[in-house]
Amino acid sequence: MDYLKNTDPEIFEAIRAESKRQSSQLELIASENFVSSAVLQAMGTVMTNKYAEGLPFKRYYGGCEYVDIAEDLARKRAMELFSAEYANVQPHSGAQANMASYFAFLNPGDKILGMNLSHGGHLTHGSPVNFSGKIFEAISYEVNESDGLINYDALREQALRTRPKMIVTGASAYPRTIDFETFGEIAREIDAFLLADIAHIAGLVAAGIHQSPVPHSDVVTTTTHKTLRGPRGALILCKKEHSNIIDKSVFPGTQGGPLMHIIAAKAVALKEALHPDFKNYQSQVVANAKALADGLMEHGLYLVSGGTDNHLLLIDLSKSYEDLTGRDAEKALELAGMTVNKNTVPGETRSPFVTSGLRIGTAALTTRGLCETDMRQIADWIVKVLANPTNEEVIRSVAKEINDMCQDFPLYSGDSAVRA
Ligand code: DSN
Repeated sequence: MDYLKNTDPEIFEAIRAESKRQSSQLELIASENFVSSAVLQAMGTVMTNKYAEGLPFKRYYGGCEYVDIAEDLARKRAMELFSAEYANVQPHSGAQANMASYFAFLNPGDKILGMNLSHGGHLTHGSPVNFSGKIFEAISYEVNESDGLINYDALREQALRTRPKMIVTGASAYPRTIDFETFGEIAREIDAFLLADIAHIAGLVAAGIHQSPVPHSDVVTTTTHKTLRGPRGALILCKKEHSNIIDKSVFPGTQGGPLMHIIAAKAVALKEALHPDFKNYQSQVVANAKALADGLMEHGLYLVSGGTDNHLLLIDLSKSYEDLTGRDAEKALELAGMTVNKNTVPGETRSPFVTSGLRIGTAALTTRGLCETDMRQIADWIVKVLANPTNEEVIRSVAKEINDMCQDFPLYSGDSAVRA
């Protein structure tokens, strides 16, 4: 980092401050994680200089022999990790992986059926403010308001009635196991394609502690940076018979040159995920989420669906603190040193900028080494702050305790995130 410090002190300072923020706060955003130093290192390399449109060993540019090695390793490792017949590791993001997948199977105007955003779905699953809702005729399924669960009978009835060309499964804020097999059966019943977006639970799927959608889906997309703990990016898995249309839909269909430094880092993260320790890590992520959920519920907080099976939980604040919005709760927790995000909840009455919920995840803090007892302590702090969101004294005292806890779990010892 010495070069950067000298040539661009402002950016250096912003990176240094971000590094400090990450290590001095409790990161509870369900979609975030901390990559290993090896992944960080691969990202900051000369592979960023290389144009490599095309696929390994079939490029539109010369000089690709070494980036070919990285991309071929990444796709082979992705196939092995998820027992998939084919992988394309070029998507720059989850949204682009979904876009490429839609365009591989659909034409503008075709009907898609995805989970409602307020009920846990994602913008790219058919939201009217997103390309998916503008280009396709998007309809959405919801969770039961009573228990927050996907109602597979209602879903089947809706699919039979509306006959979408593609069903989209997967979620951004669904705390329970998803039955991909049933989704596959419903899709086949109406001759629809099934896209499974496992951006959030990819690490759990890779570790075998969540049912895999791979055998039941035409195409599976995932980001690489959430529970999978890789660099910011995405990948697509599919059956061999679809490999051609997926590849073409990524490039030249929706993307240009792949980010070869990121693909190299994806390969590193996928190797880490193939290591037996990764399964222990994912089991701990889920154990931590359950401990945090139990701690919060014992204090009387209402969690959508009454708990969690995965890495995240969703607090419906309206049931415990009628006047406390997700926005204000997020701010108060951040002042105390806990980073979470406000989130809409099923039956939401407030806008997405305000919301009545909080989404909390345990992937990042589990990477940092925290376990169930720490989660119980964090649950106590969360409740203390939510009960006193404007009490500066309470927030200051919780912040002090959190600062002490953070010192016990150093992030990037030797500060390799900054490498100053
Ligand atoms: N924004 C991501 C999340 O937080 O879940 C999904 O794209």
